[in-house]
Amino acid sequence: MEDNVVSWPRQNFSRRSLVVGGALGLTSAAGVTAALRPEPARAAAGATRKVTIYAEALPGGLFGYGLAPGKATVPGPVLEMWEGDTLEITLVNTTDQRLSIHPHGVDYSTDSDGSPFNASFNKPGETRTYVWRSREMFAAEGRRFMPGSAGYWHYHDHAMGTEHGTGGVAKGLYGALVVRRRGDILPEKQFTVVFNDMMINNRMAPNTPMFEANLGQRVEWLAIGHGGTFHTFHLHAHRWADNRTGMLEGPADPSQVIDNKDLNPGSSFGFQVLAGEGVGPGAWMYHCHVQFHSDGGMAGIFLVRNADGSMPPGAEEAIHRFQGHVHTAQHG
Ligand SMILES: [Cu+2]
Repeated sequence: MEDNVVSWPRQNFSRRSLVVGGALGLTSAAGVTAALRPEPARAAAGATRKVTIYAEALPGGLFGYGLAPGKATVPGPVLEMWEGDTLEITLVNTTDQRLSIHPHGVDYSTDSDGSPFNASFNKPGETRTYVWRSREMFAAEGRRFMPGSAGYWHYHDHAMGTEHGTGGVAKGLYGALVVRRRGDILPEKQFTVVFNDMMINNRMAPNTPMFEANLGQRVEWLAIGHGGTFHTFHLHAHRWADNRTGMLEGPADPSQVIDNKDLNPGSSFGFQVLAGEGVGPGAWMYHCHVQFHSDGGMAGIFLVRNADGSMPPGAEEAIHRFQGHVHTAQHG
């Protein structure tokens, strides 16, 4: 597939995923992501990590966030925190538009809210710092527990275009935010899927991202909803537990196991699967299960290659059919 507007995760995954503050040393064959993660700080106090993010105009009227000048993508980079840590974001607005960065799921003060109502946004060309805090679960009075911040969250612009600042989301200013609990299992690959109006990552089939993994690789899906339409996310041939991690915690874990989940504006979830586990390699679909949305272009391919990275039988043909290079006899 061409790459004429933005970069896809499969192509520059190593740049798009970052546990903030980690040393950017590339090591091991175990996967780039793991190499980018710092050891979790053992922290009563929690560590403060800093990252600079560049908001940029992209071809086609889109906008994106990136970790370096000229590297903005749709979606933006995956941002990760360890529960208890603080993330300090320096947002550089290289555009001529008002914009911001607004997180879900973490703690922040009004001046890091990112909304026009709190006057916390970057003016055109302005650089501004936003602080996101997270906390661990703790026991509270009355035999209750206060929730920690761990979860599959997301971030987005909240200032562009309109009084409520909805213009940036429509044009690609969004990304995944993962807050991990210490002890969580780390993935080898991450795929961000954003259902935004009738598009996936502001693309329509057959130009939707094709995500790739080798058989057995631990893959983390980060699903986010935006826009003005309700959707359902479905992944073929894989299933997950409908809980925080997507994994059953034990034989008595009551979580429902699912392969389809509502993905509505503002909501997000994530889960890990082992690519092709129990079903083998192949070109598996992911798509919105609202049928006319799927027909309208909200579909893509999860290509599970053989364990050695080679193409499994039939996958090339399936991809060609998806891309529309079909012989007419195909539907006969
Ligand atoms: Cu839909």
